Formats: sequence, C-alpha cells, structure tokens
Amino acid sequence: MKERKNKNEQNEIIEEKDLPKEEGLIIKATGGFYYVRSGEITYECRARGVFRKHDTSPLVGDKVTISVLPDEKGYIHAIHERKNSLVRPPLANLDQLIMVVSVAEPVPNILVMDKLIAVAEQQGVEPVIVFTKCDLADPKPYSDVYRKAGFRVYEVCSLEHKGTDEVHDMLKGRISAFCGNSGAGKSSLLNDIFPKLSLSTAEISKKLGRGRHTTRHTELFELETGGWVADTPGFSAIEMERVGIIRKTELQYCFREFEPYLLKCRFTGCSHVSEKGCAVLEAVNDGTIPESRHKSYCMMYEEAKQIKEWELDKENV
Ligand SMILES: Nc1nc2c(ncn2[C@@H]2O[C@H](COP(=O)(O)OP(=O)(O)OP(=O)(O)O)[C@@H](O)[C@H]2O)c(=O)[nH]1
Ligand SMILES: [Mg+2]
Ligand SMILES: [Zn+2]
Repeated sequence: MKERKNKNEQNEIIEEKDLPKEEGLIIKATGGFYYVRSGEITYECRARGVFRKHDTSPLVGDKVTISVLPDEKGYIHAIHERKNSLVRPPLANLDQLIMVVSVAEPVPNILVMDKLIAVAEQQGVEPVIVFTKCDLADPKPYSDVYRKAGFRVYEVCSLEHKGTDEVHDMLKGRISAFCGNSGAGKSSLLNDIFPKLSLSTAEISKKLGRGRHTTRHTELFELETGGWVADTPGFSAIEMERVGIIRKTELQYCFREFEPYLLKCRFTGCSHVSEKGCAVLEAVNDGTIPESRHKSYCMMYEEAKQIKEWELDKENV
C-alpha cells in the first residue's frame, strides 16, 4: 500500500490516527475533490481509497468525518449513515427534491417527471413541483394533474419575480435540491430568490452552441433563512432513461394517489395495468386518478418487467 505522509502545521510527520478530526457536510464535489463545510471553514478534501473498495463514494449532502491537514485541506475519513440517496441528481440526505419544469421551451416530459417523482418517493424524499416560464404558457393543465395527485405545486415566472416568494418560503430550514431539464430555469429561479448567488444562466440556443449544461456541478448553498439548497446540472431526456430502478412490485407504492385503492382490487397481486376489477383503474376511469400519471405508471411497469434480478442487486435498490 502506498505510504501516506501526513504533516501537521509545524511540518512534522504525524500518524493518520493522530490527525485532528472534524465533522462536516459535503457541499460540492468536482475534479476528484470534495468540499466539506465545517462551521465557517470549507475544507478541500480527497476521499480515501477505502470507499472505492467498498463500492461507495461520497455524495454531496453526506455528513462526513474528515482528517484535517494544514491549509484547510483534509481527507474524508468516514461517511455517516445516510437518510436517503439519489443517483440522479447524485445527492444524499435530502428533505425535498424540487422538480423544476418549464411549461414552454423545453416542454415538460411527463414520463421523466413521473420517474423522478417515483424515485424520490421510494427514497423518502418529498417531491415538490415548480412550473417555470409561466409568462410563456399556461401551467394550469399540468399543475391541476399534480395538485390532484397530492403534491405541492408552485407556478413561477423568475424573470418577472412572480410566485418565487412562495418557493423561497418552502425552502426554509430544509435541505432541498433543484433538478430538471437543462434550460428549465433552475439557476434563474435560485438567482431570483437569492440574488447573492449570481449563478450563471444561459439561453437554450446558446447552450446548444457550446454544449448542454450551463450549471456544471452539483453544489449546496447555505440559506440565510436556514437550510440548504442545491443547484444541479440539467439533464437531457435520454440521460433520464434510468434514474434509478424500482421493482415492479414496489412501483405501486411510489404513486401516492394510488394508495387508497391498492387493497380494493379484486385480485391480490393486481398489477393495476389492465386487470378486471382493478380499483386503481376504476379511479382512473372516473377521473379521480389523473390519466397521465397512470400512463407513466404503466410505462414504468413495462420497463420494470425487463429488469433482471442481477441488475437490481448491482444497483442495490
Ligand atoms: N420567459 C422566461 N424565461 C426564463 C424564465 N426562467 C428562466 N428563463 C430563461 O431560460 C433560460 C435557461 O435558464 P437557466 O436558469 O440557465 O436554466 P437551468 O435549468 O439552470 O439550466 P442548466 O444549468 O443547463 O441545467 C435562460 O435564458 C433564462 O433566462 C422565466 O420564468 N420566463
Ligand atoms: Mg443552471
Ligand atoms: Zn389493481
């Protein structure tokens, strides 16, 4: 094993176990470095090889113990137990995942939205939906569906500072992450709520000219009102094909509006796709469950049928 020489402030070589330790929060990960906030200091840290051996790597949002080296550097010594974690966006310990969805350009991709929501539900992260660019199109056809399904829904126009105060309030005291398509307006919304952040944003046409994303890495920002919020790089629909795998038997529990009906189907083990006497389908037919949500469920169910057990084991979900 490669010998690691640790030096203290006086440049004396000291043993790893004797290095001072701190606890902190990973707020950013880029170029192999993890930035760990502990009190007022942000330490630039590397992860120890031991994580790779165990097939885990630290995530933004992880609470960690670090060994402190001089010059506000250090390395991550231990990752504390996670409350939850997401593959995309790669984050741990979230209270809520905010889907930022533009109602104009780019237009909403319902299946992708419903996948993200389902994965958040599975991980116990509260999904919240924010429709942006409401100056360009009416959000109502979309917001009605998600309100009816039981989600908190916001409608904003960041450029005109409309509806954004409500989003601000909803972030208070919580750990949240913004996610959604590239160009949906995540950074614009954050800038409107917290002008001090002055994150870069770009027009979609310019994005195409020089690559997809304006935001390049996931970063947690501390809020003056308490709590943290992450901006994340947007994704394209193709990247969203796999946001995490949900077993077909578990999928029904990731659609919260199905819950009142799950025990009322005629057959046990009902897949809620096309069976006779299915209480979920009845609720879809009488308009209680939004049709588009059920359609997403069916598509995800079909996909889940194709998943091999070894893939599920590999992804550890
Ligand atoms: N008309 C209108 N345009 C908006 C609104 N919000 C954002 N935009 C525009 O949408 C474009 C993309 O916004 P960004 O904030 O960079 O989008 P993003 O989601 O952060 O994109 P990535 O960082 O690539 O993931 C910019 O040109 C913004 O000015 C809005 O409420 N109305
Ligand atoms: Mg951005
Ligand atoms: Zn059923």
